Formats: sequence, structure tokens, C-alpha cells
Amino acid sequence: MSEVVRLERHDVVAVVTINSPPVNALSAAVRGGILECVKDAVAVSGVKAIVLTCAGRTFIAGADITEFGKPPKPPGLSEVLLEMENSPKPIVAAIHGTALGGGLEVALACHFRVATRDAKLGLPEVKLGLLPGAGGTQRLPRAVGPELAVRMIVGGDPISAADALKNGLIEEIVEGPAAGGEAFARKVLAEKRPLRKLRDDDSKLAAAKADRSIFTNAVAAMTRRARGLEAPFAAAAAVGAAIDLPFDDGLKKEREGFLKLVASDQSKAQRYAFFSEREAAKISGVPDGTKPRKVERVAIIGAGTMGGGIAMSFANAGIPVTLIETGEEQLKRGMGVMQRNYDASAARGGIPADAPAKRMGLINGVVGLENVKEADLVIEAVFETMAVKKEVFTALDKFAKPGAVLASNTSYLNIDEIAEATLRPQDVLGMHFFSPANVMKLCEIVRADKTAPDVLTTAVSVARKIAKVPAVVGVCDGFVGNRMLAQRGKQAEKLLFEGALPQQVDAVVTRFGMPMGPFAMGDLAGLDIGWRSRKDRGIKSEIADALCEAGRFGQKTGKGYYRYEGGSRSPLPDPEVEKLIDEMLQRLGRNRRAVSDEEILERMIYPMINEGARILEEKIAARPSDIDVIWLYGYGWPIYRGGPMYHADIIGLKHIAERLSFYARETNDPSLEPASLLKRLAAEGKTFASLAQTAKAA
Ligand code: T1G
Repeated sequence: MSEVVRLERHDVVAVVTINSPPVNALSAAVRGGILECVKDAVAVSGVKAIVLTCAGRTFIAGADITEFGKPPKPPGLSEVLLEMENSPKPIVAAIHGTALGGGLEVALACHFRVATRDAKLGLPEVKLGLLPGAGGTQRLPRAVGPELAVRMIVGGDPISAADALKNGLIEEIVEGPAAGGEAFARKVLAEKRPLRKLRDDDSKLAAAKADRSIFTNAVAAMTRRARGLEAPFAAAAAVGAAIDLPFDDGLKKEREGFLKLVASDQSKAQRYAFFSEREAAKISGVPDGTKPRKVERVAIIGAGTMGGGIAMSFANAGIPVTLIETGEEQLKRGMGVMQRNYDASAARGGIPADAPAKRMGLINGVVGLENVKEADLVIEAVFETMAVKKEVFTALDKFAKPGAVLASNTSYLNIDEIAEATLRPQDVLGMHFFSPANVMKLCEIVRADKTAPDVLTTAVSVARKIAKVPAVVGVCDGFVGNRMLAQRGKQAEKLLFEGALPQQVDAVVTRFGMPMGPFAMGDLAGLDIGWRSRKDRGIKSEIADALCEAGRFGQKTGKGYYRYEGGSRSPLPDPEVEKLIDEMLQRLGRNRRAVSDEEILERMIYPMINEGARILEEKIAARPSDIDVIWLYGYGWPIYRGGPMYHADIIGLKHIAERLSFYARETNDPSLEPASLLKRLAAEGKTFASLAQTAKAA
């Protein structure tokens, strides 16, 4: 008997229970324990059926990702699955929680599967830059057919137990996993059901064998947004092998594809991102086990774009919110925008048809700040000026109950100053959501000087509950993401003065893998927002200011850095803009030069990395990986490149420091000189990642 897998006999039924917290991942110990217990159960003549189940919060959640990249330890998962599949006695997988990756592959190698109603079943390997490497690409299409198999394997999202039942992935939905599994096993014995091996059942592949477009259409639909990623296409090819080849040959193709991906740079970056996201939720400097405050009632101040998006995030998670506006008109407008958003999502099948009514039913729109009095958490999303923020927080101080967490959604204003507008600065922090707040996953949790530890853990816990990715940052202008973005924006504007055009700069940035370049992004957000903020702070940005003075605010006015025809959102290069830039250069006596794509890419990325180094020096971010999480989930940094600081380590800090010094001289811009941390690490031949190791060791 192993430490993590136990075998119990209930007369003719043997129950194998895995107990390896936190998620019963398939570590070597778990694999060995399953193999040993299955062999023992098969060897006992009195045992007629076997149930495989898990203790704790979930069925097996996959291979142990921490083992990747290390020498494999026996037994291999495929060996364990073969032993189970060849068992002469029926094996029933009894699933609860999430049966994911290798966990679902274990269940697929069993002869029958049952699950609790709230269970989820999926093969998310593609999100780690992998493909299912233990038969999933061969057995799942045989269980549910190629179309759903492609959706699950290439998309990586799990399905519910109900959908699993409907599509033949499980036989029954049961109450408790172990008891339900055992009852089902006894039924199999009583009905003398033949053992069902998925490898022997090609019936669900017949249609796709006859008409391959069933498979190719499903792949096309699932790879539409997979630009730059390797794994989705490799995973699709493995499923294709299930249709084209005998089982064992398909298994070989899958293995080849898996071994290639697990060693790939993309998968290493995506596994790094997986752990970085979880690391970011651990707040440095806050004692382990600091309990979050109870949050049952949430109030949001402001039903504008951000307030509405935040309210939708809570409603999407099934959490009721009170949405507060100052007047009926503003409230009605805000509620209407959310209703239209939900209706549009339902119309395109993004959410169930009954979801708009259900979710709008969770948003209680009211007028008057006094309605915050029952709230445990208040999130303010009003106009972005310090005067308005202070007015709101002074009022919150009066109306909110003691112990309520008071959060501002400000994207750059000083939280310390906002906190000072209350008598409870310890309860104040920032929760900076990213627009559109109901879509973007990042939430920067802004830690002010006096923010109490349990207020931070409360905000992190709430962010995770509404499926956001939290990252704790310190108070400075732009916190982390926007502060680094500002450096990129500065270089982008300078490049226009040197001879590049918006479309060239944006093409370089999108080819790198970002969803859009700086100029298209400005047009999307609205150039007038930056213009107003620059005027508030007395900053000039010649070209952007000139565009705004000409009423070119971007998509909202049909013209910005680009022109937009017939209400379309796709940016078209505009000769008017090129003319405006030329005229400005002539006035300044400047000549345009040919700027290479390589130079553009370095000047888009390296200054951001440099600012990230300064952010680490100032302890505005605790870890380089926190900065990466911010860029992955707040700005669409390509997951297969890990994040700006991870990317810097791949490129090499010495090279980056040299290039920054070069551009500082060439463009007479001292701000491009390498930050002292970057210079030190480069000189020592170290990486940003080494800082995390040092911190962990400390
Ligand atoms: N391996 C190792 N550790 C894991 C893990 C895994 N598969 N999954 C989670 N953890 C750790 C996680 O790092 C955290 O650790 C703790 O468990 C709680 O996780 C052969 C090759 C299951 C939905 O991709 O999606 O199988 O921070 O905070 O929010 O073909 O974890 O506490 O120290 O995320 O409740 C495929 C990954 C692997 C599933 C639970 N499986 N995990 O979410 O908790 S590849 C996956 C998740 C594979 C096969 C292939 C989620 C969860 P710590 P958590 P949660």
C-alpha cells in the first residue's frame, strides 16, 4: 500500500482511493500506487469489480506538472493505463471535482465512468503548450466523437457532467463519487455488462472516416484564434490520427507529438505562466494563513463602462451586486449597456439563452451612496480625477459599515491619497480592473501604505472568486502595467518622429504576438483620454495632441492614427496622418529615416523590460513573475512567450542592457539607460528569475 493510494475491499468490490492533496496530481507515487493497487485487486479472486476514486476536493487534476523537464520516474502513466485497460475485471472511474488531463485519461482507460453532477471533465493540456500524452487524443474521440473531442482537446476547456453524460463520456451521474461508483460497479456485475474498452470501439469515428470535413471544420473553428501557438495544431493532428490510423499507431503519433511539445520553448513558457499566476496570488510580506474578511454583499459605485463591466464580472460568477449611481438617468444608461452586452453574447452563443435574465437579475441598480451600508466590499469606479475620488471616499467613510473593504478602480491615481480621505485607511486599497472589465482577467490589487494584510487577502480572494487573475502592486503612477506601457508609448511616438509610420510599428508588435499595436490600441481606447490626462499633467505629445486637436480621437470618431470606414473597426492607414507627420518633421527640420523592424521591436519591448527592472528595484512588484502575469492577463502578451521579464531572460540581460545603452546614445534619451538592477544582473550573468529564487531562499 502506498502513502497516497489505498485499497479497500467491500466484499466483491475493491475500492482504490487516491489521496494526494491538493489536486491528486499523477506524481510518480500516485502512478505507482494505482498500479500496485490495481494489480493487487485483480489478483484477489473474490474481487469481481474495481472502483477508482479520489479523496479530497477533486478527482485527478492531471499529470504532476512539476515533474516536467525532469528525468521521468517509473511507472510511466501509459504503463498504468494499459494495466487498467487490460484488467479482466471491470474498473469504474468515480469522478468528482475536476477530472483533467491525465486524470481524464486515467478515467478513459477504465471500462466505465460515473461522475457527480458538479464535476467537470477536460483535457486542458493545450493551455500548457502540450497535447494529451496518455491516450486522450485516441480514446476521447472514440468516447464522444471527433467533433466534441476536437473542441475539448484543441480548445482545452472542460465540459460539465451533464454534457459528458449526453455525449457518452460517462455512463451515469451519481451522488457521492465513491458510493456512486461502487453502486454502479455492482450494477455492472448484476447485469453482467461486457467490459467496454474504448480502444476497441471505432463506432463514433465512422462518420468522420467517411467525411473528413467533419473533423477539418471542427479544427478550423478551434484554431481560428491560435495564431502563433504550436500545441493546438499538434493536438488536432493527433486527433486526426485517431480517425486515420489503428489505435496503437495513433497512440505512437500522439506520443511523438507530446514529446516534441513538452520539450518546446512554448510549453516551457506556458507552464511558467501557469505557476506564475498561482504564485501571484501569494502576497509577499503577508503572514501565511491571513484570513480574508467575509464578503457576502458587494456594492459598486458608478455604472459607467468600468463599473458596469465589474458588476458583470460578479454577476457572471453568480454573485449578487448593488450597482450605485448618482442619478436615475445614468443608472438606466448603465443597466441598458449591460443588458445589451449580455443579449449580444447570448445571440452569438457565448452564454446560454437564459443567462442575460439570470445575470441581470443579480445586479440591483439603485441611486444614492447610502445604499452601501450593508456591503462588505465596495468598489468605486467613478470619474478618474482625484477630487471626485476623494469626495466619494469621504462619503463612503460615512455610509459604509465598519470593516467594509473600500476599493478604488483607479488606473493610476494615488491610493494613499484617496485613503487619507477616510478615517479608515487600513480598509482602503486599489482593485484595478482592465477594460472591458467583464472580459479582461487581470486585477491589479494596489497595496497602499496603510492597507491591512487581511484587506489584501480579501481582495485577492474576491478577485479569484470572480475568475480574475490578481497581482499585488504598489502605489506609483500607472502601478505596474500602465507604467511599463507608458514607456512603450513614448518610444512609439518617438519612432514616428524618426521615420516609422503607425502601421509599420503596429505590424511589428502584432507579429511578435500582441493582440494589437500601440497605435491601434490608442484608437480603440480613444486618443482623447490620454489627451485629457496629458493636459491635466502638463505633458505634451506632439503627434497625438495634433490628432486630437483635429478631432481625430480614434475609432469613436472614425479617424485617429488610422481611418475606419463604414463603422468598421479595422484600422486603415491614412495618408492624412502621414502628411501630418511629414509637415511636423519639416517644421522641426527633421528628416525621416528608414527604421528597421528589428529596431522597432527592440524599442517596443526593451524599454518596458527596463521599467520592469525599476519597478522591482522600487518593490512596486514583489516578483518578476508578477510583472509577467500582469502582462499576460492585462495586455494580451502572448502566453507562449511567458511575459516581458521571462522573455528578457530568454533574450539575455547582457544583450538587452547593451541595446538600451545604444539607443540611449543614438536617440539622445537618457531614460533608455539600463536600470541599475538590469545592469547588475547583466554584469553578473544572472536572470530576473534568479531574484525569485533568492527571495524564496531568503
Ligand atoms: N500538477 C501539479 N500541481 C498542480 C496541478 C498539476 N497538474 N494542478 C494544480 N496544481 C497545484 C497548483 O500549482 C496549486 O499549488 C494547487 O495545486 C492548487 O491549484 C499526461 C501531460 C485543478 C482546476 O492542466 O487547472 O495531465 O500554489 O490554485 O484554483 O496528458 O489547479 O497551492 O502550491 O489552481 O482550485 C493537465 C491544472 C496537466 C490542470 C484547481 N492538467 N490545474 O484549481 O486550485 S498536463 C491541468 C488546474 C497532463 C497528460 C498531460 C487547477 C484546478 P499551490 P489551484 P484551483
